[in-house]
Formats: sequence, C-alpha cells, structure tokens
Amino acid sequence: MAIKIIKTTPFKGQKPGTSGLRKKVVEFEKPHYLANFVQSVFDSLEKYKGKTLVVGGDGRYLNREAVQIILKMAAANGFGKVLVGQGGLLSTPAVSCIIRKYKAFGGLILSASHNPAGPKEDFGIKYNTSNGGPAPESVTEAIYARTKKISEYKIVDEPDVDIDTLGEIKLGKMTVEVIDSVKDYIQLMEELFDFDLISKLFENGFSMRFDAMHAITGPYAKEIFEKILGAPVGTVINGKPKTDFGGGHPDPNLAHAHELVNLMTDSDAHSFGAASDGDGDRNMILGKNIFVTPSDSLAVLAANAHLVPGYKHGIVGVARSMPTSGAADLVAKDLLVKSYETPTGWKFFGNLMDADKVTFCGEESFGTGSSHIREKDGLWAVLLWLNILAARGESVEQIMQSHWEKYGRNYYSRHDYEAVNSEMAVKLMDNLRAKSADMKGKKIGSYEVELCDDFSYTDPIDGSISNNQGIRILFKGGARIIYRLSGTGTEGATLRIYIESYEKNHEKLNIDTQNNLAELISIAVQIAEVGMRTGRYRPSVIT
Ligand code: VG1
Ligand code: CO
Repeated sequence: MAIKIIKTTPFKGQKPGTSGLRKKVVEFEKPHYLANFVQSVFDSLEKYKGKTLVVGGDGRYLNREAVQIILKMAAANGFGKVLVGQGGLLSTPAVSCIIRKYKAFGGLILSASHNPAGPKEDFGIKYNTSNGGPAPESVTEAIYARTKKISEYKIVDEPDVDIDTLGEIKLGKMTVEVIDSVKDYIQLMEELFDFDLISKLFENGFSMRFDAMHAITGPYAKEIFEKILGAPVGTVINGKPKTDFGGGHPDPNLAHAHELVNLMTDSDAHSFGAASDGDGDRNMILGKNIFVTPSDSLAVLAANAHLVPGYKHGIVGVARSMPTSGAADLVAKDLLVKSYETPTGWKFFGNLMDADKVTFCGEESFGTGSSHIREKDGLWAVLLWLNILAARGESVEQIMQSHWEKYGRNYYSRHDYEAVNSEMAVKLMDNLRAKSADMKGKKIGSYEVELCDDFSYTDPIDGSISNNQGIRILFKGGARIIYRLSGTGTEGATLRIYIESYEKNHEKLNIDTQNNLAELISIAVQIAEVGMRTGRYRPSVIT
C-alpha cells in the first residue's frame, strides 16, 4: 500500500464553530482544504491506530467526494476500520447511534446541517468522540490549533472505494464496511417506543405529514412511518435526498418549512405535522393549526416521558441551552429532578448525559434529544410525540392547553439578523457588554432588570469554563432578552435576539406571541441599538 505524504500549508480560519467546521463549498474545494482539516483532527487524537471510525453525511454536494478523501486518509493514518453509510449517507443521530453501538473510536459527519447545499452554498465537517457526541471544546480547540500549524497530510494512493454496495472491502490494510444507513438507528427507535400503539393511530385514520426537506431524513422517515408504522404513502413529503436539498433551506422552522406549515393550517389540516433539518438532528412539531415552540416541546416531552416504554421509569434530569425558554425548568421542578442551563451547542450536554445527570436535553433552535445517543435527534422527537399522542388519546392542542394550564406559559420568539457586517456585529456586542455592567435594578418600560451579564458556564462534571456565551438581560417576573452571535453562519455575522416572557395566568393565553412580546422586542432593539449599529431595521427570520 502506497502512503503518500502531501506537503501543505495552513489556511486561515479552520476554526470549528457551534457545530464543526462550516464554510462555503468553494472554500472546501480549494486544494488540500478538507484534507488539512481531517489530518488536523487525526493529529489531535491519541491511540486510534487499529480502531474504528464512523463516516457519513447528509448527502449534500461534495458528500461523496469528501467520503473518499476521508477513507483514504483514515487508511494512511492507521485506522483499523471505517464504517461508512451506504452511498456515504448517515444522519447525525445515526452516526451517534452507530459510534456507541459498535464502540467506535469516533466519527466524522459531513454536513452543514440546516445551511443550504449545492456548489455555491455550504459544506461542513464535524468530529464526534467515542461517546457518540460532538467533540468538546478542548478537542475542537486542539484541532483548530493544529490547523494553524499543519505542514503535511497522509493519504493512500488507491482508487476510489465502492461505497454503494453493502459489505466489506480492503483499502490498504484498513477495512471499509459499507453499512445500511438506517437499520441500526431504526432498531434503537424500536427499543424506545411502542411501535404497535403508534401503528394503531394510523390504522384509525390519524393523518400526519413529515417534511424531510429533501435532506437526509427522507429514507429514515419513509422506512419508519410508511413501512413499519403503516402510515399511508405520501405521509413523508420531500423525502428524496438531493445534493442541493431541492434548492431549499432545510431549517425546520415556520419560515423555511412553509410548505408543511401551509398543509397544517388548511381547513382540512392534518392531525400532526413535523419536519427535520439537513442532517436529521432537529425537529419542528405542529398540530392542527398550532405550532409548538421547541422550548415548549422539550417541556411537554419531559412531563409525559413516563408514558413511553423507553422512559417509563421517568427521567433523571433535564438540560437546556441558556437561550431556550425556562418551560422545561418548571417541569423539572414539578418532577423533583434537576435542570441545567448550558451554553448553546449540543456538545455541552455530553458530560451531563455521560454522568447520568440528565435524560432529556433541548435547544430553542428546534433541537431535542435524550441520553439514548449523544446528539439531538429529530425523528426521535417526532416518535416521542406520536407515542405520547397515542398514549394520551389527545390532540396536540389539547396537550398544549393542559400543559400551559398546569405550568403557565413561556411566550418565546427568536429574531435573527442574518449576514450582518461582522465588525458591526462584534461592536454591537461589545457595546452591550459594556452597558450590561450597570443595568441591574433599572426600570425599562414595564420591566425591571434583575440581572444582566455575559453568560459563563462551568461544566459541573469536568470543571471546564466557557465564557462569553451570550448577553442576558433577566427581568423580574421571568422575562428575558438574550443576545448572541451565531457560530454556524458562513456569511458575515448573524445576530440572534431571543425574547421570552412568562405568564402564569391561563386566561391570557390566547394572545399572539409577537404581540405579547411586542414591548420586550422593542426594548431589545433599543438597548442594542440594532438599527443604528447594523443598518437593519427588521429581522431576517422570526421564529
Ligand atoms: C445554531 C443553533 C444551536 C445549534 C447549532 C447547531 O447555532 O442556534 O442551538 O446547536 O446551530 O445545530 P448558532 O451558533 O448558529 O446559533 V445543527 O442542526 O447545525 O447541528
Ligand atoms: Co442539524
């Protein structure tokens, strides 16, 4: 086997963000760009020789080519085996499941998640560790440091591997096993949920639409909903993965999943609607004429978990990212379990799950998951909802109403200002940070500031500290405004403003969310001087 050592020079900015390295495809197509990063990952790991790596992606443009490069580099660097999804396809939760099931050393996922795909759009790569979860900051920092120094990488000089036929092939001394992309994941779902009970729903005419948004969840969803659970063909829409995701933006939210939203607000709307994102780790839940915010979804799932076989003994704790609403905390309190508040990004949940401190985790950005794997999991959340709907025999709306009656309601919205000039965005945050020092006790409109800071997190398990995770203004009575800059964008900066208010009183429940939050929204843009500092007077996306 001929191993080639290729001389290379570092690129600027191969810094993994909230979820791996994400850049425009044109960047990734520069000679050695991907290889530099992959070698930097391998160089940052120890004792992987002879071990197993899992590789797969969401099917976007460049997925197949990237898989070939990774296979050849893994062989040259001494991995013993690579498990690769057929056709190079694996959802993010499936990779997590497979790493854990086969006790692999780690995995590489090719995805830029919800970012659009195609030659002019985005590509990405992320490394997951042996617990199946995203690499923690210590590892991503080491990778980044390595990308700044890299001078060569190793690759075998062999023809491309057939990744479309199931089975084992040799690549130099390494074994490549092409595995079924959906089988292991579906087996895990069958262990957690009462598939017979859910099938009965469909037998009795329950109608659902799942929008795979032309991304990775199509094959998984068709197999689960239409084949195993017996939902009629056509239940899964946009189910064929395309390299450009059909030109769409596979972000399951009210703005981007508009086809599904329209289907759910018709007069003959379906009973249940759901969507997932590019790499299958997110979910959006809709009932007939009702949208469930991701923060509420986490709370409802936690409150009803005991109705589902995989969680019949209850949950040990809940964790949510800091900008996620406090709805889940109220449930945790009621269940007498602990709730944790972490920075944005799934990597912060890993230690808590490994230490058995939490069962459920969630983010306001349509990510929900549990300790069954170490990633957020879109289809898992949909199945959990279906199982709860079947067990309770109620509609989504009935479940939400009774939840709010018991716990009160956290009104919640996120306003994103996309592709803002990066320098302006950084200045805006600096200005806020400076202001936040003396805001405590101030009265703003009908609100009084209780606390204002730049969120810092100390991991309760390993003590590691993550600073500058978002500026929070907490008001008396539970309202909050949070500001942070996205770590997943590829054009300029994205400013995210998260707005939340809490109403204990059920009588006020029918007020529209944006209306209910109107005063806080205007306070939020005023304090940050968004218009003046960015030239933007309206958010690009409201969810
Ligand atoms: C966004 C979300 C965050 C999520 C991350 C990765 O990050 O806000 O909650 O964990 O995407 O999700 P940011 O830094 O742009 O706000 V995914 O589906 O790309 O793994
Ligand atoms: Co995703």
